[in-house]
Amino acid sequence: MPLPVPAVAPQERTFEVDARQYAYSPSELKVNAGDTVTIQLVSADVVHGLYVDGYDISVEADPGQTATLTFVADKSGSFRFRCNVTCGAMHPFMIGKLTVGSNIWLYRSIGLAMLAVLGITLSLKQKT
Ligand SMILES: [Cu+2]
Repeated sequence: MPLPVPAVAPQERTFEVDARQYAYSPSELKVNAGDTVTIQLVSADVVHGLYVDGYDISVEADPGQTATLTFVADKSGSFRFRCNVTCGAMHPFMIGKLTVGSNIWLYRSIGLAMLAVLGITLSLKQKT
């Protein structure tokens, strides 16, 4: 008998994203809310950056180098990521997309955490 575990539990996801003038490969990343996401940005030509809108985080990779960005995808939705280093004429078009799917498990755990906090608050109030 399989245990009634949630369909999607937070995972650790690692993506190797290749950056070159003027594109990312892959340019679309999909994760679930609550996942710990590691992006290994590899620059194939000049210095490139990767800035994630909405999360306000970024990383920069020197030519031929790999730079690592790790974060928890705690906001669901679609976020654009783009190069934040001026790398040439077509630089403004160097964009990609991060999709963070909603995760029922996460909402459930947030809900439980809030109930727990509420319960503690109420019991503290009753004691005073
Ligand atoms: Cu650029």
